[in-house]
Amino acid sequence: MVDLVEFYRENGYVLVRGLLGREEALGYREECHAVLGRLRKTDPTWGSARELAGGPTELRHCHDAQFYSAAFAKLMVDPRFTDVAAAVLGTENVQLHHTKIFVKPEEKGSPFPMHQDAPHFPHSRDAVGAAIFHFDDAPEEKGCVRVMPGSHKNGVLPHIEEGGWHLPLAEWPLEAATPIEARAGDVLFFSYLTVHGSGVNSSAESRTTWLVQFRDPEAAPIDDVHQSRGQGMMLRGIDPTMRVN
Ligand SMILES: O=C(O)CCC(=O)C(=O)O
Repeated sequence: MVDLVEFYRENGYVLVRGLLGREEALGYREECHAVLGRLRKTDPTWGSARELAGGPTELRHCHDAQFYSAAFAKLMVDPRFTDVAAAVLGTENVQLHHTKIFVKPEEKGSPFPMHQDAPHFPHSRDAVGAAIFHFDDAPEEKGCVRVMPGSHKNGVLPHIEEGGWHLPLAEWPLEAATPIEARAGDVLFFSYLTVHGSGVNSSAESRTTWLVQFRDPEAAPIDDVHQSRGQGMMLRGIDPTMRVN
């Protein structure tokens, strides 16, 4: 755990290999696709992503999946996950911000332009992070997540609001970022200050992930800009602030 935390502190991210078993991850893949199959179809592709991809692409999503399938409620409090989340935040206490399933469909899965998460939901402290659970393999051609190592040390950068709160496309090309190729069961942890994005899924298989955004409860939201069902639920430890979110 010590090496992993050191890597995270230095680089703003860490990929934890095999946090889930492969078969277990593939089971969650089925669960994600089943949830999406029950959901009315909407596409959250950012306007700026269309510009980046140079043509139409697609993304399927479901926010707060733990309200639609108990499998996700269970995984959210699994100590294999929450112990790493606590370690990278440097706290005993881990609180939920929100979760989302993303499926990037084969051949045309939408990219995400480079951005930080902080401008989407600023907090009083920077102890906010994300964990992306990979439920199938995510090589580069599937539009794996890409990060700018060390970028979390530069604070919040000015973002462009139009098209989805992103960094200027020409100044922040996806190709300049490090691709984090992952296998089913791997979980990528990164700070909400780490600059990240992802490419188009041009492969023949969809890419299935589940993102859990979490924080130290001592980090309070600055504005009421991002509400989600279940926000403030404790995933590990206690909320010493006794704040009503
Ligand atoms: O899943 C991805 O490819 C990136 C998602 C992302 O950047 C985000 O939700 O902030």
